Amino acid sequence: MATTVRIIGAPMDYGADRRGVDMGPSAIRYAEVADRLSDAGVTAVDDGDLLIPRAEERDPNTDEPIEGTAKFLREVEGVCTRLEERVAETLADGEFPLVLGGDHSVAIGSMRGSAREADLGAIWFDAHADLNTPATSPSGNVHGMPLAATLGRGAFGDLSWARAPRVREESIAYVGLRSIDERERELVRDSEMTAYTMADIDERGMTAVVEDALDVATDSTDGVHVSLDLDWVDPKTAPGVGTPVRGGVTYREAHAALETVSERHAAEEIVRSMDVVEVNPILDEGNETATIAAELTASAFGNRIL
Ligand code: 4U7
Ligand code: MN
Ligand code: MN
Ligand code: MN
Repeated sequence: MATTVRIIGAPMDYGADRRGVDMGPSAIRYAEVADRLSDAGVTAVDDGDLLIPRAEERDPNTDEPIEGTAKFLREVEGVCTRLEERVAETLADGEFPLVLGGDHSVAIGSMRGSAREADLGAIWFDAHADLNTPATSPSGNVHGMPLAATLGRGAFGDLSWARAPRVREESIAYVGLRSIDERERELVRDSEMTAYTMADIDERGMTAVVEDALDVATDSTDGVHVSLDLDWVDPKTAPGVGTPVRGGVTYREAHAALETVSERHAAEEIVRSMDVVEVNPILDEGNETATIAAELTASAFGNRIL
């Protein structure tokens, strides 16, 4: 990628139960993400962080007049609205927005910003489906809902700041699913999204699966959003996440996946935006998870062994 990568920190943890993901952007910077990007041959410019009040200063407002529960929904709205603007401005300047989370609800802002001037596909590297609505969520945590939000499902249908009209279900592919809630399972099955689970990766190998996911996300779209939730990686390798699920992708599989993305991008310029989310330094060991996050980001931008 010849373009400049603009790093946008979104230290938000309103969407997750465990404190600590708000420190994700610092940890990923400490892991030298900008240097890893220069290793990959791209220029990285750090835009700093969005200013986000601490959750303790805010009211979760669980009595919002919506069907179901979505904790801190107003706060998430405020952050995602500002993030959407930053992402859209970055793209308008001809640069690439790289959003560092923060919990996964930041993806609502990144995707809306990225989809403002484009029909947007998405690849969702995650252990989880993140398709709960406030009504189906077992936790009320918005980080389990960003795809429902951008698709305008359930209560999100009435929230114009969340829906991304130019993101269609058919253009979204999951890679590496292994933890889906009971009611969420039906939502995924009945959706038009393509879901590659860990079992698909076992059977077919990561590269083949990601090639197919890229076909899904690029079919009849103008570009792709890559959303990388670090709990996608096996928690023995990447322990610093709030919702670890065993049986995740290995270190090498993770790199193979993002290298496959970057190879397609080198040929067809498909990737428009990316977020790297859910790194929780409090639960990490020696900043290992943030370091992996930085390395995987570099792989996505073309860093190679040789
Ligand atoms: B993440 C969960 F119930 N599904 O909705 C929920 F298991 O962004 C977890 O993928 C969501 O890390 C995980 O709360 C959200 C739970
Ligand atoms: Mn997620
Ligand atoms: Mn997850
Ligand atoms: Mn998580």
